[in-house]
Amino acid sequence: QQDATGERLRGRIAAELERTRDRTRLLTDAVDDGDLMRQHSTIMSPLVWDLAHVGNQEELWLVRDVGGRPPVRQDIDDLYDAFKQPRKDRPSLPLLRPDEARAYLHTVRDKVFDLLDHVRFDRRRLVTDGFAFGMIVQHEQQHDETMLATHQLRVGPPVLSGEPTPPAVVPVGGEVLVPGGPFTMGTSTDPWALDNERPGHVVDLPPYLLDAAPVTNDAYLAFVDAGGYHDPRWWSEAGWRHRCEVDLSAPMHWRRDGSGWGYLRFGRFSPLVGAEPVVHVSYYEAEAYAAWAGKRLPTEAEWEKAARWDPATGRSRRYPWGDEDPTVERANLGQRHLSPAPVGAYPAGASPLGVHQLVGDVWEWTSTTFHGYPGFAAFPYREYSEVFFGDAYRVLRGGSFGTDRSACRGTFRNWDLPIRRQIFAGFRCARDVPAGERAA
Ligand code: AVJ
Ligand code: FE
Repeated sequence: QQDATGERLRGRIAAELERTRDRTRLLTDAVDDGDLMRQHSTIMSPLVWDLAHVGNQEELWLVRDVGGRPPVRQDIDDLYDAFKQPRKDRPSLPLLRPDEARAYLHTVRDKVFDLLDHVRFDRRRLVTDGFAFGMIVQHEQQHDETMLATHQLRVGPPVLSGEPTPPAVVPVGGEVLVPGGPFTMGTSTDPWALDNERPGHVVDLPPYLLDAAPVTNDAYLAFVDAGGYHDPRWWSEAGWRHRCEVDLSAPMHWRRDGSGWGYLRFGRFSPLVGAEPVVHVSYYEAEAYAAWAGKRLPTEAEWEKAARWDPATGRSRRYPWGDEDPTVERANLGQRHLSPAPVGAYPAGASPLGVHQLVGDVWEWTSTTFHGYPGFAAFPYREYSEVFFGDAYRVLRGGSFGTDRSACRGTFRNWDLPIRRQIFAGFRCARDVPAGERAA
């Protein structure tokens, strides 16, 4: 019995490792060596740094820590330590060349497969339920999304392609009333949940209204056309200061051409699709839009209750649609499409209360700063989450079209600085229930 469970887990881990490596290869084989070594933006790494860093983390946690095997390349640990090497310095480091990096990843992966054949998934926390393997799969997928964002910043002819997004098949708009009351936020049981998603704890919320869909390009364009970028009334003090400092006037990658707006996506220009969620906006822009619309951004708890709470049972589930894994009918994930899909394209992914596209399409900014839940314990390393706790970062939820299904669930927490907009981030708005409406 125990052996059968272990064998199933081994098979699942092997499949996830392979699937993830295929994506890493797709992103790094698409461009030539010069492009891999170049820095496309000072806030991003050269792609070849991400590539070798992924291998180095796999070596550190699986080969050395779980496997107890001798190091492959201890000499390069410092080069690929994100805390020792600021991004802007990474292109001038003596990095592994692309072919060396590929060979390194290959050597590490061979050892990991050998280890996977022999490892016992016993009670040690790092190996229970294959946690360390799951963590490494998610880590590589997170860097794949980062590399996808680097591709979006790179200039030159297009090298990536995606399938067309599905069309809107149901009308979705307005707000959903989420009833007040307690729900379980976070998890103590999801086997591959990372430290910042734990532990599960009860949060009691007053009733609130949440947009049934992310804010679309059409809606955001109305804010732009209304002069929203030029009116400090809608902006927080820090937001306005930033808006003026870098002269923001539209989402990143929007371009005006003769007849109207379009965007530049992975090297291709296309006219703005009004029904798609807006993407590449900073927290400050999201916050200003919400104020202009007479609303606010949801808190992280409000987002998660809408995404997980099942009114029929009172239980918190893994995803808006239930506990089953994401499918192509339920959510736009995994770089299958190179853009968000129009609002109304995923009725099968809606929550019981009728909130759509919470998972996939665009990361959603919340108003909550990044902190540990009550009872938080860093595991297995402080540098994954704990060192980022504080008021500098805002939490994003839900995952984007560039997020893999393994690195996204109703409890998953992402975070970034409020000025960042190279990530695939959009938002939806929330609102308190007006006093008069509460009685009903
Ligand atoms: C969770 C996306 C904020 O990319 O900075 C990758 C994930 N941590 N390597 C990041 C991560 C270490 C992290 N985010
Ligand atoms: Fe990393």
